[in-house]
Parts: sequence; C-alpha cells; structure tokens
Amino acid sequence: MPTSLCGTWDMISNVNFDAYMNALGIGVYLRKIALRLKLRKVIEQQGDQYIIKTLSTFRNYAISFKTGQEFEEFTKGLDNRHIKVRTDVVNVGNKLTCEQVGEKKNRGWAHWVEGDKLHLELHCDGEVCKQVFKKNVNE
Ligand code: YOG
Repeated sequence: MPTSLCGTWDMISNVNFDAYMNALGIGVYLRKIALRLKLRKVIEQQGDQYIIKTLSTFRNYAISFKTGQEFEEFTKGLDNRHIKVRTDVVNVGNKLTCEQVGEKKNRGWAHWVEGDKLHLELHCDGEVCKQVFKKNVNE
C-alpha cells in the first residue's frame, strides 16, 4: 500500500501540461482554458478500491478502479477516448501507477506522496507533465 493518497488536494504547480494535452490531440482553444484551471484531486481508498476525482470550475472527471485489475476507461470530457487501463501499486517509491493502453503510445500516470504534497506525473507520447498538489485540510 502506498502512503495514503486520500484526501482533498489543491494544485500548486503544473509543468508541461500544454505539451501533454497537445500530445493527446487537444486543440488550442481547449488547452488555453485547461491551462488556467486550478485542479483539485479528491482521492478515496478502501483496500484495493480507489476513486480519483479531478475537479475544476470548467469540468470534472472521475475514475474508480481496483489496483491490479484491468478496466476500460472512457476519458469523457478530456480526449474522449476508450482505453484499457491497469493500475498497480509499485513498492519502489510508494507509487500508484496507471498504464493507459490505446491509440496513444506510452500513456499513463503515477501518483505518490512526499511530505504533505501529492505528486502526479502524466505522460503521453514522450511528453511528461508534472503536477503538485497541497493537502487541503479544510475539506
Ligand atoms: O487524472 O488523468 O489523477 O483520472 C487532465 C486533463 C480539461 C478539459 C486531467 C478538464 C487532460 C480539456 C485528468 C480538466 C487534458 C483538456 C478537469 C488527469 C484533456 C483535456 C477534469 C488524469 C488521473 C490521475 C485520474
């Protein structure tokens, strides 16, 4: 089990998000909107079962899965693709990793906690976006 990812986390930095979205084929207009968003992650976990919500003033997105089990993800409101997904808990660095297999090569993400910060690395086609979130203790 990784160090608990649970809680409400507010974005404090977002590096290379534009290039990541471009790799996903998101058009310039949507990218401009998305770049201004301060994303919030709300993560719940019970055993192997996770719910990860990405919230913003523009759109929300949620996935729910069991680690170690393949599932189908439809990235509705994001790049709107159907992908096969597998998440795993990696003991090295206490990471929760996700591989998103589909039309886009080398696509996935990893979450981990360092101190009081939640880290997220999103990758697609050689582009890596790094997002950091600070725990919101009021939520
Ligand atoms: O999170 O996969 O935590 O699902 C990245 C969006 C912007 C819409 C957010 C809406 C990728 C336009 C999800 C943003 C860009 C841009 C708020 C990242 C696509 C479209 C929903 C993600 C994982 C890991 C869990």
